[in-house]
Amino acid sequence: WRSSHGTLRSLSFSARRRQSSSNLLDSLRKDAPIDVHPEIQDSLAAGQAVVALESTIITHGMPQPINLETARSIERIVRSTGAIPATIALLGGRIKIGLEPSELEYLADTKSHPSVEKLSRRDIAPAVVQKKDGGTTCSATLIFSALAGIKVFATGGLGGVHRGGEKSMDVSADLNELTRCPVGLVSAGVKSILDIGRTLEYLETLGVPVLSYAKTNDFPAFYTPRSGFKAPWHVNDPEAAAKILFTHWQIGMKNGALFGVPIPERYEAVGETLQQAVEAALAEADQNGMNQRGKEVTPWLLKRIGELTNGASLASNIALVENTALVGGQIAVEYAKLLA
Ligand code: PSU
Ligand code: MN
Repeated sequence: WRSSHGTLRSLSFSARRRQSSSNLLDSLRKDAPIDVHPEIQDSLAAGQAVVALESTIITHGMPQPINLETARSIERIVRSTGAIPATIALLGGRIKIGLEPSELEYLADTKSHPSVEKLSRRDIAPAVVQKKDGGTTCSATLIFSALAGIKVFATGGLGGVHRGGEKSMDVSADLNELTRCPVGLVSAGVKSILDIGRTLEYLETLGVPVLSYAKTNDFPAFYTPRSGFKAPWHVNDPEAAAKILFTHWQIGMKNGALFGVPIPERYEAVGETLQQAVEAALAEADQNGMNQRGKEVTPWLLKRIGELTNGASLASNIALVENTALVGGQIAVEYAKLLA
């Protein structure tokens, strides 16, 4: 992909960028190492619905070959709603907003490319200069969504305050990024490897609107539809969600919002059993020191929970990501109607 279409794509991108409607990309130097896929560029310029998708879930969140299958499936699901998917990643030091199928395959082949990085805001410039490949976390994906003018981003699990975070200060950069990026983040809530209560408290401090996408304010817990914690607000359909995003930015707010979409009810029972594996993995991480390993903590826990449950956690993970992709697409389509 690098040699074959790199130059061509950058050229057509610059040309398109000049005629596109106002977005933050226009304010960057023209030689910024960012390639917006032509399909995404055209959709954004035409005011059509686009949904950003992250790539750390592909590179560090799921094993092969499920990671590629899921990445393809959520792109298909977004398309089924009428929105265009934009998977975001770093390839050879270039920021890609929207990937070719071959690029998605390359990124997902983590066995052949074990040096693929996990990238949050702090990692981006060094990784670009060193021509790295990388999966973008929610934080980095929020940044590039905002740059390109993508207003809705769907993922599985958002990072948060880790258990013991009040001491270790292990708080995901995902949370602060929601204060900088005007993007609606659609996720299945915050995983129970985290401290859900403190995560919600911190989001309140940051001033991020948090809404359960459900009939009640119950905030979801990734593998289970209810965490026991309440979101301050709830909405139950894409029109209402889109209207909140629209109004948030209409009155000049500069930050993002978080929608917690519960995993389908039929996964609730298995979610309860997965919780035991979550607790076991956390106890192990406490014992072996993995819980003090910075950005390795979350991928290690996810992998360990997969092992402890013989893959049952993966089936739930796929289901909840597919669900957020569907809801994200529907919200993006309604949002585009409000702008028209
Ligand atoms: N939770 C998951 N799967 C994931 C992640 C979180 O269930 O793949 C990824 C997301 O990309 C998220 C990142 O943005 O982990 C958060 O990492 P950390 O906890 O190191 O901030
Ligand atoms: Mn961390």
